[in-house]
Amino acid sequence: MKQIISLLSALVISAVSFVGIANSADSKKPIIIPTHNWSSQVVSAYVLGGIFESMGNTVKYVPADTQAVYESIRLGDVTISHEVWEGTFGHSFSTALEKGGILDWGDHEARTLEDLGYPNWVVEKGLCPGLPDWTALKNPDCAKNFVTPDSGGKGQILEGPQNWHGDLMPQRFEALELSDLWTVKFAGTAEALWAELVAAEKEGRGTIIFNWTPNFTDADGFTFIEWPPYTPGCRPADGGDGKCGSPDGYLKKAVNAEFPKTHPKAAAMFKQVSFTTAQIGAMAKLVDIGKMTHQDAAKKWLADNKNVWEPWTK
Ligand code: TMO
Repeated sequence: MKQIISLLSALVISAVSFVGIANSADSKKPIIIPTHNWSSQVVSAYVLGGIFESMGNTVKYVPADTQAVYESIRLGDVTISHEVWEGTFGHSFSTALEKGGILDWGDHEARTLEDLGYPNWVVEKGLCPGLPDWTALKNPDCAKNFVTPDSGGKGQILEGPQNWHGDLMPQRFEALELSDLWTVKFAGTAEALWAELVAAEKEGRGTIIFNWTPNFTDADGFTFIEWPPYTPGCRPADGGDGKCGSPDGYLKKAVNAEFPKTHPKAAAMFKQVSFTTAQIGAMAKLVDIGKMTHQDAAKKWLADNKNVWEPWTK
């Protein structure tokens, strides 16, 4: 009996110390961080990589598709996502979450909006009276000021790259009966959106582009169009009629479900990460206005914001 008890207690002790080890040491396997095609996401990828490295972890960066990445995280090919924007990626994220293998790792403090809008000089020059109310777009005298050489006589809407949210905008223009006056063109890159703002002002024509907040344009006099309000399910991808704008959205973090077990310290740090609107805007600005590389911008951000991120590592 005594022997059985000591055998049992030995088992209990080794089980406890096994858990203790699992709780204290991170795997040496790299944490795989995806990079996408807008500035704040890439800068904050290197920011987080730098924080993980400061804790002794190794990291690897992989360019990833903005929709397929949630499936990659679920399958363990990518470890984390640190900018899950509700307006563009909420559908893909929720689909992966339902299948299992990916965990919702909490929201950043920043709230988000991803939608069409215009630089304020568009309205100041009288190019489309009635904006930001979307019904101003029904006026042919507005649309004609947004024609470009390749827009087929219609007003041009410059949408972001198609892998951000597919045909959402063409569907919305169709649903709201705006397609006779407007045509949606997809930009190849985020940089093409910023170049369009400069080109339109130079050419003296109106411009409407896809944009988002937090972004470097927050401080620049950019206004989002006010659409019929978003309601859950209003989009065609969710079974709705498409007659709605984008949500007042979350900005989430997500992790592969094994990550808290393989890298408990890194996962605990990442759980605490919460960027503000101003912080994300500043990261984008270092690249899009400051013309720094993403890596240099991240180094600068880490050096300037130790008081923000060091507490997350404790
Ligand atoms: C996903 N984005 C921030 C570009 O809208």
